[in-house]
Parts: sequence; structure tokens; C-alpha cells
Amino acid sequence: MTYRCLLQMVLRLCFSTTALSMNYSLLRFQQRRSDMVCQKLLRQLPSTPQHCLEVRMDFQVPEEMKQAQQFRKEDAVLVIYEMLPQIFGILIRDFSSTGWSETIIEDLLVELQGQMDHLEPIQKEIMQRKNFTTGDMTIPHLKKYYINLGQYLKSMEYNSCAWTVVRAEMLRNFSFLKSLTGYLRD
Ligand SMILES: *[C@@H]1O[C@H](CO)[C@@H](O)[C@H](O)[C@H]1NC(C)=O
Ligand SMILES: *[C@@H]1O[C@H](CO)[C@@H](O)[C@H](O)[C@H]1NC(C)=O
Ligand SMILES: CC(=O)N[C@H]1CO[C@H](CO)[C@@H](O)[C@@H]1O
Repeated sequence: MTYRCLLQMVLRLCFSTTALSMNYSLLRFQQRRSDMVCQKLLRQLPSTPQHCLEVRMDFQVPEEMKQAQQFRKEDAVLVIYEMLPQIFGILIRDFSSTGWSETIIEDLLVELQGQMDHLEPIQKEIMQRKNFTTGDMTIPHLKKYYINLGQYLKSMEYNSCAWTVVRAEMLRNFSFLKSLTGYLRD
């Protein structure tokens, strides 16, 4: 399957986005809606074999995420903005062993891209103003967490067992993302 068409479409979407300068209420609404759509789509993907979930994997969730109650809205935007493309990057890997529907995966990718487009102008503004309190290591720790997920899939040769584990992880990630939208207030 080629994602080239999808990427081209996505790029076009990107450039046509009009800046919605710092409307956090609107952003909260869009993000929450989209997280719920993503969760619903993920749940439609078969989760087998179930016994794979009995093995506890530690992908090293960043300590900072456990302190999320201290986030300000700017921090939440930066964390969400980092997580979405990382999840996108996981979902474009080889899932041929799972029997998952390519249509559902494409719908997920389009949702994720839409969320990123909504966040982008606000993320840029926050970076310009340096208006955030997250430490220097938060984003690298997040990246490492997703590298661990990707390496796990690779080491398991993208078998359906590994994907079952990663799917469960991503479902929890979307719950976390949904909780982060609670910080987006004007
Ligand atoms: C944000 O967007 C919503 C929905 O479009 C709108 O009702 C609201 O007035 C906007 N708020 C600001 C501060 O622009
Ligand atoms: C992803 O899911 C885990 C649950 O395994 C959750 O604890 C974590 O907060 C999420 N990871 C990130 C980076 O948010
Ligand atoms: C310059 C600027 O936009 N400062 C804002 C940074 O974030 C805090 C908390 O959200 C606001 O109170 C500041 O006005």
C-alpha cells in the first residue's frame, strides 16, 4: 500500500489551514472530538491474540507525563503536538500480519493529520513566545518512548502479537490525550 497520495493530500490540507490565533476553547473541542474518533477507530481493529496482553511491557512512559496535572495549557499543546506525529509514525509501519483494515488505518491517519493542522499555528506561537514550562527533557523523553514502541514492533517482526500490545498502548495514549485537552482553556 502506498501512502504517497495520502501524504500529498495531507500536505495540501496543511497549507490551506488558516491560522486560528490562540482560540483554546475551539481547539479543545476539536481535539477532544478527534481523540474520540481515533479511539473508536482503534477499537474497530481486531485485538488478537489476546494472551499477548498478559506480558507486561515497559516502554518507559516519561516521568513528566505522570506529573501532567502541573501542566499549563501551553505545555499540553506541546505534548499533544509531539505525540500525534509519533502515533502517526507507528501506524504507517507494517501491519500486514494483523488483518487490520487499511481503510480504518487511513481514516486514523487523516484524523491525526487534521489534529496536527489545528495545533500547528498555536504550537508555533507558543514556541516563539517561549511560553511554556515543560523541561528541556520532556520532548526527548516522549520521543524515546515512541522509539521504544517502534523498536519493540521491529524486534517482533511486526507480528500480530506485538501489534496487539501496541494497539492497547495507543488506546491508552488517546485517553491520556483526551485528558490533556482539559487544559486547553482560554
Ligand atoms: C473561539 O471559537 C468559537 C467557535 O468558533 C467561538 O464561538 C468563540 O467566540 C471563539 N473565541 C475567541 C476568543 O475567539
Ligand atoms: C501511553 O499509554 C500509557 C499506558 O500504557 C500511558 O500511561 C501513557 O501516559 C501514554 N503515553 C504517553 C506518552 O502519554
Ligand atoms: C506572553 C504570553 O502570552 N504570556 C502568557 C503565557 O502563559 C500564561 C499562562 O497561561 C499567561 O498568563 C501569559 O499571559
